[in-house]
Amino acid sequence: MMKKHPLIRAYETFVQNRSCNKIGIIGQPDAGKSALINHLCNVNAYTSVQTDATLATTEYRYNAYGYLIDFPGVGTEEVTVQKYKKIIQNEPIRHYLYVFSSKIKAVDIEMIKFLTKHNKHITFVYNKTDTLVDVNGNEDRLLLMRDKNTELQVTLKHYVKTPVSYIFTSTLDGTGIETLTTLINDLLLVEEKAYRQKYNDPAYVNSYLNYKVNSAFPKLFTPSFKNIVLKQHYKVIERTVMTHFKIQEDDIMERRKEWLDIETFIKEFEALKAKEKSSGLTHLMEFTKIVQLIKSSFKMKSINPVTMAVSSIVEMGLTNTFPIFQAIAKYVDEIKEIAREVIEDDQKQYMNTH
Ligand SMILES: Nc1nc2c(ncn2[C@@H]2O[C@H](COP(=O)(O)OP(=O)(O)OP(=O)(O)O)[C@@H](O)[C@H]2O)c(=O)[nH]1
Ligand SMILES: [Mg+2]
Repeated sequence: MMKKHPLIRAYETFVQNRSCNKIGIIGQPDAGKSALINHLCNVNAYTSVQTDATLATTEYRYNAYGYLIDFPGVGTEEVTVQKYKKIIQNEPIRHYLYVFSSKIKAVDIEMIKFLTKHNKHITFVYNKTDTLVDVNGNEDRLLLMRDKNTELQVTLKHYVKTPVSYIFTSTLDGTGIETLTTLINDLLLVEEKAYRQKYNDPAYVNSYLNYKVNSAFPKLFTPSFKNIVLKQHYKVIERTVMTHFKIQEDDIMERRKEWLDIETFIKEFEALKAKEKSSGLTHLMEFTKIVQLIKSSFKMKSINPVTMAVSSIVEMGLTNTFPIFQAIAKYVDEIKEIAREVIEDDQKQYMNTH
């Protein structure tokens, strides 16, 4: 496979963070959550004979698109329900497997209520079915499973709207693993489709590029900015912008006949300004114009950092700096458009191969 362009990888991450490619595996302590992940992912998710082997969440790659997230057991002393809820609120996960291996407890109901309230989709799993026996030691699994489903439905009827039933599993004898695999595949496939749709949506490209433009500001207007301008080290600015947008020289050469060059832009803007000499702007008016230009070019919400950046070089006696700022804004815009083309080329390539 060809190595992906760094900009493409960055954009993928941007869209991924706004999508859902994770399924959370939560439930009772010692229910076999980590063991299930082991079976589903073919990795060594940490399992232990001790309760509460997994205290923090751990991410395991499931397939090319998705991840399974191993959660600690619900209702232990180490992880209080409050702490647990915080973890869930901070994770952008939409689907959860809630794993049981014994009677439903009050904390389970509390967590399920919490998940439902936060619009999480829950799949109920009953693991360790190989150990299901009734009080008399009977092993009629079908009958026992029916009882378990009844318990689940009766207990949750006030909290979960649709009728629910368990997927019965055992990591020991492999029961239900295929059913669970199919279910996870289906959930992730739907999410992957949604992700692809977002990836190809021009609105997402726009919001990514706008975010890049905005976050370029602090990288450009550092304390050394005035020195760069005084010494006319415009190459430093060009490199900063290119690195920030993850644009390489080849990307520009492939898409533009001429090299993008801030100095050329400065000369163009200086010539324009010379023509308009008669406009008679005062120093303050020019200063305000520069601040407005930079604020809108970099999509800055607050004017303070812009005022600081601009005054730092105007204080040096460089009153004729308007063309320099115009050139920087134009350069950023040009590189941003190159970045847009790199992403659009990748989108077209995807459309052609799928
Ligand atoms: N009999 C039986 N034992 C199982 C099964 N799945 C897991 N176990 C055992 O149950 C114990 C706990 O398994 P884990 O996977 O660590 O359970 P967990 O839910 O991740 O536990 P915590 O993270 O501590 O909440 C281990 O000794 C496993 O070998 C199963 O299907 N049947
Ligand atoms: Mg575990």
